[in-house]
Amino acid sequence: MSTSSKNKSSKSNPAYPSPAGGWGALKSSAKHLIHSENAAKNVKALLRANQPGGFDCPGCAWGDSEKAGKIQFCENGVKAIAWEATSKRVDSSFFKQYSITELQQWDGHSLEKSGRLTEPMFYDGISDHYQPISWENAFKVIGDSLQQLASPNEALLYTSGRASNEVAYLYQLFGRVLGTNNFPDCSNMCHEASGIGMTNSLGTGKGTVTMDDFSKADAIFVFGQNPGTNHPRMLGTLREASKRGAKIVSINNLKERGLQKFSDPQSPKEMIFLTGTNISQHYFTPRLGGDMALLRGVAKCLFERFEQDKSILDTDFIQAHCHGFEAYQRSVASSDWEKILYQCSLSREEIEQIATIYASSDKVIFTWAMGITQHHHSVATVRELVNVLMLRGNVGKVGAGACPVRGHSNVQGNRTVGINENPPMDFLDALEKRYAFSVPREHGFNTVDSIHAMLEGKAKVFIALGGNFSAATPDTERSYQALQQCDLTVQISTKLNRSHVITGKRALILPCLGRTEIDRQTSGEQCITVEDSMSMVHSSTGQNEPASDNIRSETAIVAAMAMASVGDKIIDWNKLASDYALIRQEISAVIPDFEDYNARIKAGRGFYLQNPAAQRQWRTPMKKATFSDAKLPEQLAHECAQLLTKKPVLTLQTMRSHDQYNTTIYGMDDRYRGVYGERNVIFMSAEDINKQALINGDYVKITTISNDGIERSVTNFKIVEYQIPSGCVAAYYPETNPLVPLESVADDCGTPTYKSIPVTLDKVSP
Ligand SMILES: Nc1nc2c(c(=O)[nH]1)N[C@H]1C(S)=C(S)[C@@H](COP(=O)(O)OP(=O)(O)OC[C@H]3O[C@@H](n4cnc5c(=O)[nH]c(N)nc54)[C@H](O)[C@@H]3O)O[C@H]1N2
Ligand SMILES: Nc1nc2c(c(=O)[nH]1)N[C@H]1C(S)=C(S)[C@@H](COP(=O)(O)OP(=O)(O)OC[C@H]3O[C@@H](n4cnc5c(=O)[nH]c(N)nc54)[C@H](O)[C@@H]3O)O[C@H]1N2
Ligand SMILES: [Mo]
Repeated sequence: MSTSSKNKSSKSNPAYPSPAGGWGALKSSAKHLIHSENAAKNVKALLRANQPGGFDCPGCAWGDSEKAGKIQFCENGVKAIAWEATSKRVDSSFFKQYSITELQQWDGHSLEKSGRLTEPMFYDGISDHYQPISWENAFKVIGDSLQQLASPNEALLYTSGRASNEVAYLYQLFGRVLGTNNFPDCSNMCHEASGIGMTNSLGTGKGTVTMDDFSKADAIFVFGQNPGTNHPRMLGTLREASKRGAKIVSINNLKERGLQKFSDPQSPKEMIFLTGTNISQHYFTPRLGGDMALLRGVAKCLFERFEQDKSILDTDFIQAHCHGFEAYQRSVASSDWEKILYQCSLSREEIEQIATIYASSDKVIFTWAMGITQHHHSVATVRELVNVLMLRGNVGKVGAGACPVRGHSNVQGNRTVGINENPPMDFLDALEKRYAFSVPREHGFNTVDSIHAMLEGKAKVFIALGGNFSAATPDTERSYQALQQCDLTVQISTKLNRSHVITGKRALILPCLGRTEIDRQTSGEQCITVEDSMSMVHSSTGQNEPASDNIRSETAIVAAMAMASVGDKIIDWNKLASDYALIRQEISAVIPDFEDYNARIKAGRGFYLQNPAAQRQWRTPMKKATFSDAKLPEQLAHECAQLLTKKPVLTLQTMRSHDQYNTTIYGMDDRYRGVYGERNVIFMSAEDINKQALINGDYVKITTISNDGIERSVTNFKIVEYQIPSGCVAAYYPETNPLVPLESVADDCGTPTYKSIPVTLDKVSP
């Protein structure tokens, strides 16, 4: 079942009749501010969000608008800020009151809602309670544990993408002086496929567009992304594009409200008259994992039309800049329509329509997120997106290009400064040139490899710079087991989460400052820097007083861990942590494009890191933009799984509700999808509900189909009838992470296939 809609039909959405944004967003923002019990402080903080001299919103990685003075926060940024700036505290009396066993019974929302962590805590493996520990002793535990390892490769240094450039640089330096490249990070579960696919095609792993390109594009295609929830400030950009007549095309198996209609809370007219702007003029709903087939179909149309009209392809660009065109053309020719239409479950007419919109627009941007990257064939799909862009010269052209919209606010910057388990050789060479130690060259473990390594006893100390590893990773039970087998787990965090109560044999909680807080070091107040999805690097200065006198900055914590583990013979950690400008000097010396780093971040909105592909310089082996000639997948996930069971197999995607930030659950509502007060729901089409003799509101057990003999299921999920292609179902993450097999990862990049899990359903009584 596929649908395409023009303006009119997108006006009403049964789940949420109003436009996204608007008064609904204001009401929700106010509610979250008030519940933080720190409303006045938070309103003051908000006005500094994403402003020069203020702090970078800890929410998403969307770029800032050029328009000075414009308010730069959204409803979900409000939630992120209010959540961090809560007045509630988790101190030693909290841990005295609740044992670890008790806390394990709490849900994720209740754990985090307890408040900010305020003092270092230690679980010694004997008592069932965390107990206070001095910072010095905590670092000694870490130093001793790391020194006792048989090999530095038994240590794992995880990073979540909120870490600043400064702390991330110091952290990777620490790991490499220690002797390992084991830097699993959230990116392994996120945009890894974009980085790998784009590097193979274009010689850069980053998006090729800037905010300016969005104001010049003739068409913007949004693939597998829900900006109304996850990048709300992007809706402002899309709204402006739509108003000036650019075509917005959404490709998503769900009719997401934000992609249909948006009322800008900053537009008095739209607020007063309760109107909004239509965002997507065209909306296509392919099957989960069907985007590669859809794009292949579009390419097929373009090649067919090229026979009559030579202007359909940008032959000048292809000739001058591209490699592998003929092989791609052959691969497209050998992809038959039957397979294309089956895999994307759109009609031939719909594909022709997409091709027409694409071919009639001069400057086109493709944006995408997790709907593209979390499938078996995600790298091939990213490369197919780039193939189709290249056919019409839409790379390195004003108003056109590829835009993987990043997740965490500094996940892109973390990679730039060296958080990478598989680092480029020239980066390692540069480190070796700068410092007096031999850098480890062996590849490290990514996130999924790390879980295997812990399970196999090959990794014994796990340190997390932020994030919530145990809840974000797949195969929950095995992830827990992996962490529990470690000798020591260390969490550097702002708030209590699952990963603090699923501990190694011993465990530490090291509480840190958040992005919104003032960071004072011996040289004075510090700023940090981050890089957004458009490669803009800018500074961020906290505004609020720290949550406690006994918490430290992430940078200070990493420096002290390094001191306790490897000493200061090679690097003077304390000196670097005393003044972050010194760390930026190191980054300038090691990483290209960061010349005059300290001076350049003083400019209003920071500086742009050059993107070679945007200049049509191709750092690929052939020194050309390279077409991929990958075949379509032989079978999609549900087809392989159907061979293993007689029950009808559905494909499950796991996604975010409107009231969550990854594993952080702010509340139980998903307003735009019409879900209130609950999260254990499964969205399902009327057709499938009928076929399985179920009714809307029934409860089901969801079971993964796999052939590894492990039973994976979650139960008591309520069916919510929804407009979703038949054969596809959707539910929230992280409640459904137990269903994702650890072995089920994307080809060539190891990202768990969070958006294509073959499942069956059984009715249960709740
Ligand atoms: N408020 C808030 N902001 C966030 C986050 C958050 O949790 N909350 N998380 C941050 C992070 S780390 C990330 S990575 C981003 C995530 O941003 P998104 O990628 O928008 O996150 P998801 O909720 O996983 O949504 C995936 C979208 O893709 C669609 N989709 C799923 N599978 C397919 C498919 O096969 N094909 C197509 N065409 N569409 C598909 C889904 O219907 C959904 O609309 O957001 C970041 N920003
Ligand atoms: N099923 C399923 N699983 C998924 C996904 C999916 O779509 N489906 N998406 C994947 C994606 S895209 C990602 S990026 C990962 C996310 O994985 P992670 O990045 O590991 O998880 P988060 O939930 O973002 O981490 C939240 C925790 O970070 C800590 N924190 C918050 N702010 C700070 C800070 O300023 N400093 C420090 N040190 N700690 C802080 C808090 O303690 C909070 O509890 O999850 C992945 N997992
Ligand atoms: Mo992400």
